[in-house]
This record gives sequence, structure tokens and C-alpha cells, in this order.
Amino acid sequence: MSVTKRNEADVGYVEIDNPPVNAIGQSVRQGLLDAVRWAEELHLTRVILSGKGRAFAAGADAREFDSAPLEPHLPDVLNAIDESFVPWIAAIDGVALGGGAEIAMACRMRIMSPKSQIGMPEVTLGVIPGAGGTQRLPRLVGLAKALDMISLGKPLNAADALAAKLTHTVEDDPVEEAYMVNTEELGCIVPTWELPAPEHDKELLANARATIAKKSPNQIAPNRAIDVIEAGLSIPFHDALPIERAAFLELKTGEQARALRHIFFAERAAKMPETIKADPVALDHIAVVGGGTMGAGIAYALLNAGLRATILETDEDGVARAQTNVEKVIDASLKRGLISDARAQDHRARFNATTDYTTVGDAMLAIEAAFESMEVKKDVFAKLAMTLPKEAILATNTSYLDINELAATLPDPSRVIGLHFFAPAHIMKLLEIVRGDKTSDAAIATGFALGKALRKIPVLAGVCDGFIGNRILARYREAADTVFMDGSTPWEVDEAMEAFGYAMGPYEAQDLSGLDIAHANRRRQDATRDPNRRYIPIADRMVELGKLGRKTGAGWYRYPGGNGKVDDPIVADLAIEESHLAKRERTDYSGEQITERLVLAMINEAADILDEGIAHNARDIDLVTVFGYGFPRWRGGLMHHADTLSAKAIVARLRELSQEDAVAWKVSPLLERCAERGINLADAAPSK
Ligand code: 3H9
Repeated sequence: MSVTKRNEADVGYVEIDNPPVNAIGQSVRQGLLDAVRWAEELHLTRVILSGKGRAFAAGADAREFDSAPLEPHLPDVLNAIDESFVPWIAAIDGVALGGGAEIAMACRMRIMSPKSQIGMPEVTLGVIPGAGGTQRLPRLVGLAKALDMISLGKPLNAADALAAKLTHTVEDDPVEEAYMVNTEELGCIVPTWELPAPEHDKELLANARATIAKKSPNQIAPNRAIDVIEAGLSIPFHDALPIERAAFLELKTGEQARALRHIFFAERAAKMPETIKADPVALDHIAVVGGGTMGAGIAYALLNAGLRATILETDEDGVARAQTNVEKVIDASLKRGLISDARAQDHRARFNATTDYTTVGDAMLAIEAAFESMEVKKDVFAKLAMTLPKEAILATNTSYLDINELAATLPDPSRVIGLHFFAPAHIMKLLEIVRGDKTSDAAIATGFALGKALRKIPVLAGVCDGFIGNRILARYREAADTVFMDGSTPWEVDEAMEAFGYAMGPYEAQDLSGLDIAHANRRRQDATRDPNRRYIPIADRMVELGKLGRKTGAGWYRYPGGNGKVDDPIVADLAIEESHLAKRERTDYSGEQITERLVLAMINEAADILDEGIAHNARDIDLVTVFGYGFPRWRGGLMHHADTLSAKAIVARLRELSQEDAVAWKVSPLLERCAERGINLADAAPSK
């Protein structure tokens, strides 16, 4: 039973019971409609509607969005509630989101518990409210608030909902409070659909559109929501509903909504593979080696999860630096209101920075975030192996180095794992968990347990240069540099990728992280690089010129006065010079051509990563690209995007490009197989 109902005398109690979060599927809709008729037949004086468990209702069941809608439709169910002569009261204890909030708004009254939230996050799934939300919300909270809530999708907590008059009151026990409501008072409340729509305010609508143009320029749903809200301001409620419904249904089957749904469910499916049966080690005290920006970010994330963290440094200067770095993060979180003073004090009490390895003798996990050098890391691991309990897990945060080589230096290589955090480590959600050849299941289970404790998105990866994310990034940059040397400017490349949906193009992003890191990597790869692969020397020349990015005041761009980027003619000259030396004819690439090359280069590399079993499925690559590298979420991640292009079309285009450079554009065998069999990358199996 997805909806249960009972009455005590003339009061009805209806409860949505569809674990885990009371998503509103067909059986819930039918159950609610039956309850409306039941309450009317019994002539009840009120119905108190609640949700069983942790949610009132999390919204329409998004798993149903890929099929044709089944009756009864939610708008009809909610009209029945809103128009019933029996008044319904929403007793909200937990989240009331999307369709859940729409149910609550169709009730005569809303009572929320203090920990509850109410909101319309439909745009985050690429749709708009489709059960009257665009019409009922403005009637209840006014145009400004409704535009804000629907177009941005951010829910309100109970206190804010009270201030917005979206809830009548906030009470610890909403069901009990709903029972206490005076019957006469309840009878005087006007049904939501009968309330007048707010005034048509051009300025508010223009402001909302301007905000969306800035915050989510490429997304269709937020603008569509504003259009539908606007349409409803000047026509009767029941005339506006079909406009909303048509927009909802059209968006639901569109590419953006499919992509956003895909990433929503992919995020939730990011769990430890079922084949791993071992238990994690107990997480309490964790050693972090290195107190630079990355180490401090990791330590803060650990503290935030209630764990104890000790940063190990090589000398007293390092200890002081680590303390300052962690304090900076605590301070910034305090200033942003993310933690209270008491919580900050608690963080400090669980933090230590020292040179003394014996202080971490009880730590069951160590995360090394020291300098990116194999020798340094081997030395650190030897010390950790001597100090920590022998069952403790030893993790490295390396971005590129060979974890198998590192593990081989220890008597027990099974305790070694990669835990690749992304900077800033306390904010970025992605965690690559890298499994070496000998890594034990217990170590992997520990990585996933840590990911869960830190509320990260964990993705299992195999060992190769750059694992999943940085290997794709390297190919992305190589393709960008090639386009740059052969005809474009960093500005044009960045502009093209921003138009594709990245918040920042590859050159501006590299100026932020620094050109020296990639340079050191290229030197490390010199000995093993395929001599037939074209090498683009411009980035090396930049480093020779001391143009390392923002930290040196200039990189691919100049930043006069520390402000926004401006084009640097010297950089463009470098490309012209190098292409002249290499006797290459320069081409004037269009934005679309630039985007195509960079995106296809990434897809081809990612297909190899999947084929080699470095990533376990295409979905994991989507998570890595979206949550670690800024690939547009509304495109669903790199592999989901590839599937919208189709393997067949991709292979055909890669073959054309391979006429220019057979090495760089060598078609991935996995893509060839998908094209031949007419299957999606999402369904492809690795050959290894
Ligand atoms: C909508 O309502 C349209 C209407 O206006 C129009 C209708 C006509 N559907 O996140 P969690 C699953 S659009 C299906 O891990 P938490 C989720 O996949 C909808 N399933 O828990 C997971 O499954 P599994 C607007 C859903 O406590 C399990 O529930 N609503 C849905 O961290 C637990 O989820 C939204 O956008 C759903 N709508 O967070 C809200 N929601 O166990 C989307 C969840 O198999 N949901 N599941 O992995 C959320 O924001 C969070 O899930 C929530 C709980 C805050 C509710």
C-alpha cells in the first residue's frame, strides 16, 4: 500500500508510504485520489496528510519519466484535493519537494516541523513543476519568491517557509498540530486555486530572466518556468494548468532532462561494487601527510565528518604552515556561516599538526598528500608502514604516479590504495578510489566508507597514468594545444568550450591551477612518450618564460591588477612561431570545430579507459567528468553526451580526423565495437 488511510471519528489520517522517500508514482497518485473520494463519502471534517519515514514526499517518481504518463495524473489528483469540500492539511515532517510541495500547496493548510524543507527543484532535473506548482506557488508566496524558488530550484527550510507564508506554522509534531486546528478557522481558508494570481510585474520577470541568463545560461527549463508563470498571471487558474502541463511533458522527454536525470541517478548509484565483501577498517583517527592546500583541505573534510585528523610534516615550518592552512579553511567556513563557533572549536580540538609520526600510532588510515615525487612518497610510506598498525590502510593522493610501484616497496602491498581528492578537497565532491594490482578488498571498502563519511561521490578506478579524470584531461589539453598551434588562440578555445557549457575553458582553468604541474608531468613522461606522437611545445615555452598562470601574474592570459583575463599577444605569437617552425599551415577553426575536436578527443580517450577496465562503466566516467572537471551536468557527463551523438557518428568523424594525425586520432576499439553493434557506450563492456 503506497497510501494508507484511517479515520478517528470525523478526522481522516492519510499517509504516503512509499519508501525510501515517498516518491509519487502511479500507486501513490491512485491512493491519494481514492483518499479524496473516501474522505468525501465519509463526510470527514478534515484530512491530515503526512509522509511515512524521512520525507513528506520527494516529488514525482523520476523513474517513471522515461515512459508515457499513467493515470491518474498528478494535476488531476491535486485539483481533486484543492477542490474537495473536505479540507486537507499537509503535516510536513521531512522534505516536501517538487510534486511533494505541489501536494502540500493543494492542501488548505501546511504545517512544517522545524527540520523540514519545502521546494521546487524540478529545474535541477531539467523540467518545471507539472502539477500546478507554477500557478499555486505565486498565489501563496507572491511573484518574486515564486520566481526565485522555481527558476533556481533551491528549497526553503521551515523558518524561511514561515517567513514566506508558505507554511502556516512550524511545530514539532505537525500531525498533532493539524488535529488541533480549529474547524471553523480551517473552513475559512480559501482553496489555493481560488486565490487571485499576483500582479503581472514586468520588472520582476525581467530580473528573474537576467539571473537565469547569468546562473544557468544553457539550460532550457528555468526560462520555460518563468514563461509559464508569466502566462498564468493574466488567465484563470484552470486555463493556465494545460500550458504548464504541456511544457512539463515536452521538457521531460527532452535531451537536457534525460541528461540531468541520468546524472541524478548515477550520483546515487555511486556505491561500492557488490563484489567487494570485506569490511572497512574503523575510521576514527586519520593521518594526513603534507599540510599544503590539498592536505589541509583533506584534513578539514575529515574534521567536518567528525573524525580526528593529524597532519604530518617534515619540519616545524611545515607544521606551522599546515596549522595556518587548516585554520584558513575553518575561518572561511565560519565566515560563510557553514559552521558555528562551537563547531569550529570542536574541529580544532580534533586536529593536530606535528613532525612526530609516533602520534599517529593508532591511526587506521593514512592519506599521503605530499610532494608529487615517487621517491618522496616511497619514503613517506616506509615511515607510515613502520608506525601505523599493520592492518592500517595507506593511501596516496597522487594524481598520476604508479600506485603499484609505490606498493611494491612495502612488505604488504595489499594495504596500499589511491584516494585521489580534487582541490579544494573539502568542497569538490569527487573521490577517485584507485585500486592497485594487489590492493585488498578491505582497503577498497575503507575508501568507500571514507567517501560516504565525507559525503563524496566515490568512483573506483584502475592504475594508469592519470587514472580516469586526469588521463582524459591530458588528452583534452593536448587537443586544445593542437588547435591552438594550428590556428586558434586560447581565447577562442576557451570561448568555444564555455559555449559548450564549461564554466571555464582549458586555458583559463590551467592559469588557475598553474602551468608547472602539467610541465612536471610532461618531463616525467619524456622517457615513455610515443616518439610518433606529435608534441606541442608551446606550454614548455610558456614555462621557460616564467608564465605559470595567475600565481605569477600571467599565463595563457594576463591579469592586469589581478582582475579578469585579457588576451596576451605574446602567447598568440608563440603559436605562430611554433607552427611556422613546424611548417604547419594554420587553419581558422570555428567555435564548433574547436568544440568538436576537444570533445571527441576526450570521448575517444574515455572509451579506451573503459575498454582497458580502468573505469568500470560509462556512468563512472560521467561522474568523474561532471563532479571533478566541470563537464556540463546538463549534458549528463562525457559518455552520456557521446551516446547522444551515437558511436557510429563519432567513429565516422574520428576516422576523418585520423587522416590528419593517425596517432592522436586512432579510433578506440570500444567505440568501433559500439558503432558496429549499434549499442550505446552506456551498455558497452570492456575487452579486458
Ligand atoms: C517533480 O516532482 C515533477 C512534478 O512537479 C510534476 C509531476 C507531474 N524519484 O538522494 P537519496 C531515490 S520532479 C525517484 O540517496 P537523501 C534515489 O534515487 C521531482 N526516486 O537520499 C535513491 O534511490 P536508491 C522533484 C527518487 O536522503 C533514494 O530515493 N524532486 C526520487 O540523500 C534515496 O535518495 C526532486 O528533484 C525521485 N524524485 O536525499 C527531489 N528522489 O536508494 C529529488 C529520490 O535506489 N530527490 N529518489 O539509490 C532529492 O533531492 C533527494 O533524493 C532527497 C533525499 C532530498 C529527497
